[in-house]
Amino acid sequence: MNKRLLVTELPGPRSRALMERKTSAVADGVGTTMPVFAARAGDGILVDVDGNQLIDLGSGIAVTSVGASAPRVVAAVTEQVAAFTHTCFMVTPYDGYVAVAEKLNALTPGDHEKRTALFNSGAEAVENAVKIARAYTRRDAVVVFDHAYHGRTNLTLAMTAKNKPYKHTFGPFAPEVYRAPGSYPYRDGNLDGAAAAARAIDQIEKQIGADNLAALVIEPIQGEGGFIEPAPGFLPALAAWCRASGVVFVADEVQTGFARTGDLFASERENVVPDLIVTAKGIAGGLPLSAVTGRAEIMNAAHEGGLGGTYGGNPLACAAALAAIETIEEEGLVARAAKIETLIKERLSRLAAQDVRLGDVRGRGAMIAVELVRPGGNEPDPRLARDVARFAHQHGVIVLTCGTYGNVLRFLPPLTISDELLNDAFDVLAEALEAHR
Ligand code: PLZ
Repeated sequence: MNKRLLVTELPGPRSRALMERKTSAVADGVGTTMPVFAARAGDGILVDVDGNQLIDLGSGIAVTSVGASAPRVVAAVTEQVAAFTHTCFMVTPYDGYVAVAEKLNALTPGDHEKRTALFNSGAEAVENAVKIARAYTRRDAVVVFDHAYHGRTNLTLAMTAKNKPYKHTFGPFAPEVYRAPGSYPYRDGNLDGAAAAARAIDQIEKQIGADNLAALVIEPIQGEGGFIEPAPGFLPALAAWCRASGVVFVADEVQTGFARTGDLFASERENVVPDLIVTAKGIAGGLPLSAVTGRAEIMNAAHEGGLGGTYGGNPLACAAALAAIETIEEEGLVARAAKIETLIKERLSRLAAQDVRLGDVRGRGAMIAVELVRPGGNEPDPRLARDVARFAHQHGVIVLTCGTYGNVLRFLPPLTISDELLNDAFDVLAEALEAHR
């Protein structure tokens, strides 16, 4: 199971039959990128129910960074499931939760005293970061940025920027959430980081007032919004302003965390030390787990019993997280992410050199994207992104799109994928671009 292999057309007959059942049983609001049902997955290959082997450049949206069946994760979860599945940490605690908290306190940026609380999803952790920041500052307002994505619950929908498909028809949204302009070098005339930060801060001071602001929440590299990497200096300037203004600086590292970007956390690249850091996705090898980690005095501002949930820090998810973190450390996956960056950027730059539709190649580590545009400018071309993705899907490569304009192809392979699989996948992408000239 280590190469791309198509034994039926895609989707094959079993996937087609399952898709009919899905349509009859599952709410239409729950979409799928590909009409292909999974049977097994690991190390960059997904085997579908018809026996086709697809190359995985999505990792289930940046989750299975250690692989979708990493041996340490499988063993740890198997052992834990036989011991006990759940007690509820708020009722009778267990050591796995504490061990994950200790790991997060040690691994996240900054050597100050920290505390951690565990939750289930990225959105739930973002919500709790806001709760904690409000309890600490006794202020209400939250600022987020253009192109931000923070989740699909009501508060996080208020924080997410894009209307369709996320927000449309689902309002009204939680109040006291304000949006500031970010840094998008490809589309803001290469405004430098300091200037982009000054623009945002000016707007925040004029429209909200620092005294009213509990938290500034930002993705160090924006994910769903288009893998937008801010200009150097942007994040440090915002963090410094927050510190001077008593505003809690929250890094949403749900997508960028845990080795994905070639650093353990993306904030590290510019030595940004967030007051609170939100993690999920890559933390637990595919099991649902999320966390808020940060300065002890901020984390402890929420009263006892104020934070929690039935499943937060579930024992299986904690066992998986400890095993996933060990895998990242033992297998050198931070360094591997950096190697993946070199390979993918080399392939994409070569394509971009002879194809003006590849407007911008960007990202870090195993979080790389190409923004597709119409020739002769930078007008977004979402149709090309859709066509290329569909061609890849039909040829056995799982690839995702993203971006406010839907025109970004993004690559998020598991960090355990081989160079051979990556090269094969990018051969298919080159063919896809050629086929849609
Ligand atoms: N913050 C930065 O990327 C989740 C969502 C896909 P949950 N991104 C994938 C979709 O269409 O729903 C995400 C993120 C950042 C928060 C979240 C939310 O994490 O675990 O999906 O709630």
